Amino acid sequence: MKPNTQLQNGTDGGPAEVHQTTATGAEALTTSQGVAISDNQNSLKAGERGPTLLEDFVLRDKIFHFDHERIPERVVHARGYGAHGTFECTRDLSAITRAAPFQQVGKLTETFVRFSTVAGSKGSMDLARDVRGFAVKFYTDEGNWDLVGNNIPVFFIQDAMKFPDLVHAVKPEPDRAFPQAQSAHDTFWDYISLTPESMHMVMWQMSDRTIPRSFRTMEGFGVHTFRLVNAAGEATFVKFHWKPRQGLQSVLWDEALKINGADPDHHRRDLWEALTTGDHPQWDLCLQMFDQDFADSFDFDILDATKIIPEEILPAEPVGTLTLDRAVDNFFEFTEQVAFCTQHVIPGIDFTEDPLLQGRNFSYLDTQLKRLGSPNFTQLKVNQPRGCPMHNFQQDGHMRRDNRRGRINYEPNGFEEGPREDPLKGYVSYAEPVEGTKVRIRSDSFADHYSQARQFYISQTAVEQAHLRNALIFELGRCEQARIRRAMVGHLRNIDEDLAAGVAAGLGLPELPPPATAARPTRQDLPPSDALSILKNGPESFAGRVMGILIGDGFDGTLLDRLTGAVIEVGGKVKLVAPRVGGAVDDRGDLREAQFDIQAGSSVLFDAVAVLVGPEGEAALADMPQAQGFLRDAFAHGKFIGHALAGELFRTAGLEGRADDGCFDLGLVDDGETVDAFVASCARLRHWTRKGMT
Ligand code: HDE
Repeated sequence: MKPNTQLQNGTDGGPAEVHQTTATGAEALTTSQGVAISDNQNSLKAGERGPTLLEDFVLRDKIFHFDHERIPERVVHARGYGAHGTFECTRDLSAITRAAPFQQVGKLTETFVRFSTVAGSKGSMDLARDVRGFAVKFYTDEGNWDLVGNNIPVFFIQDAMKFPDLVHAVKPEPDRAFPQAQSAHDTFWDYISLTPESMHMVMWQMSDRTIPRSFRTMEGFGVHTFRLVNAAGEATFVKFHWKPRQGLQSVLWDEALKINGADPDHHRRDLWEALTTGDHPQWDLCLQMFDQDFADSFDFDILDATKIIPEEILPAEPVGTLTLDRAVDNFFEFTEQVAFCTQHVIPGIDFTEDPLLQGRNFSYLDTQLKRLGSPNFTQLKVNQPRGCPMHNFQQDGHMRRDNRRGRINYEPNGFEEGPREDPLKGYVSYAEPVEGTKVRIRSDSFADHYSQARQFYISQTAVEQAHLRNALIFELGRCEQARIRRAMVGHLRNIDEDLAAGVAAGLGLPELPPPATAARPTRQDLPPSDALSILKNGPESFAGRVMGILIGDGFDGTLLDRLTGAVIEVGGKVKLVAPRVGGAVDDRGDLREAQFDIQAGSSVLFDAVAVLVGPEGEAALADMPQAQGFLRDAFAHGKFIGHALAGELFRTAGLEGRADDGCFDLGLVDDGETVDAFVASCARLRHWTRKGMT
């Protein structure tokens, strides 16, 4: 069939827009030269069964482009997921900074956020035990500002010089190319055991912070100390914190392992579902602001990225709210091509001399050139400033899209054409006096490696301390070389003797190794800080969480509706799991469709579970190993469990007589009170007092 072609005139010498339609009115499929394709299924051959002809430009155009679809993945943070959002200023900071987003309460700034893991490659699983990236691009009306942070407020190293070694050590070992997305191997722990400055970060890394339940339930941190600069050129030090309104939440290690099998895309799916169902996650941007005198009051250095300022000493004050409100409609165009750079700052935001930050300021621009292939990455839609256009005399290069028109491509020029520098509005670096002798040296003020590691550990609840200890036992247990395990326990002795003894026992070390040599003795007087614990900063309700309800034939339909209503009422979601995805039949004979069949709907995917079954389905469900696993795992992971007529399943799952006060018999009374009590309990997320939970 001959395509129907309409031609429209282009403007400004740009490409003419061509709309080609097929006889049915659909848009015509074309080659990249705009030639309509008559057959997209068969290559051009000499004879029906003959060789394919080189002349087949349709085939070559298609395959040529396909062959070049991949760009280099990020060296670190390769696996990530992005979303669009809006930042709303809630506190006028104009006296402290001239940064555009903070000039007026209510001011809105568009943002793009990318969450990521660090060590794994693009296709690795979401629930790796790993630090998470939390990178935010603000499209302000004075240019783009990138706050490229992590979900942990400190870092492994103090100087950028060490970064390539750290990353080499954690990545798959170069001879065998494994393990993928894991720090649990010799080269990582060998490096760490030789790097005392990593110990504070290691405490965070071994805590449940590195196995978040969702991107939505983790904090973000700018890590370094930055500067805010006001119109008068006065500077204030600042540390950036993102606090999730959803509350903090992590999974258990056993859950993480199982989620990676059941749904390796758990985090990106979770964010996608939240965004596409209108459940928009929010974070408050909170600032710790201080001056030089305050900085001097510490015995650590505020330029040292392995240190925090406890919030009990200096509160993190809310100044704005980030709402993620739109999923990307093309992953590559936005999430893959977004180029975050720490040196993307705007007037009012400035750097400090943190040697890690200074090195990052080189690395990010450099890496974008490699990854995106051209200095014109700034012209990609996701990277273009939005609040203000770019005006400069840069030109040409690979894939340049919009060179300036006209004769003048330089400045100054006497033709009075083109943009000019602006000493008033333009970026002015903070006028910091700098003087010194050229040296390669680590300042003595960076030498205390253990005190804050200890402070982090003693700030955790007993449950969290146990998780941290077990994580160390797991990770060090994966090291083949006993010397590495011993060296690490030597460091732990400088942090907390009980922790060291517990890890040593878990590893089966015959005797405690001597403590590692410490440049500074560990301070024993730093008080615990509640802000450092996940469990002390959990959610207030079940909002944003998911209840998985396993239904078996004959279940009480009214009860299901009541339970679903109660979960939705508090802002949660319900997903149904049934022996077949087609669903199960309730006591009124209605078929209720499920989102998962029991093979796919493992209970590790949910925050709380219920099992509702009727006399017709009870025996069949109890006989299914997957249903037994569903209940057994939910119980072992401390989840709140609602149940009706599931006694037989409790028995076959090996849980007979073990139902505790975290288990709610929803079939007992028909008044809805038990349902409400169950859903209210679910806000606590786990029944920590269940036997075996600590
Ligand atoms: Fe990065 N880091 N980093 N990093 N980083 C990259 O840039 C680097 C560091 C962080 O979603 C790379 O575009 C050096 C700290 C995030 O696209 C690269 C040093 C923090 C992301 C790079 C650090 C981060 C990156 C790789 C030590 C928390 C992902 C791909 C001096 C504050 C951004 C890329 C996204 C990505 C270098 C340390 C966070 C190679 C040299 C500390 C969230 O440029």
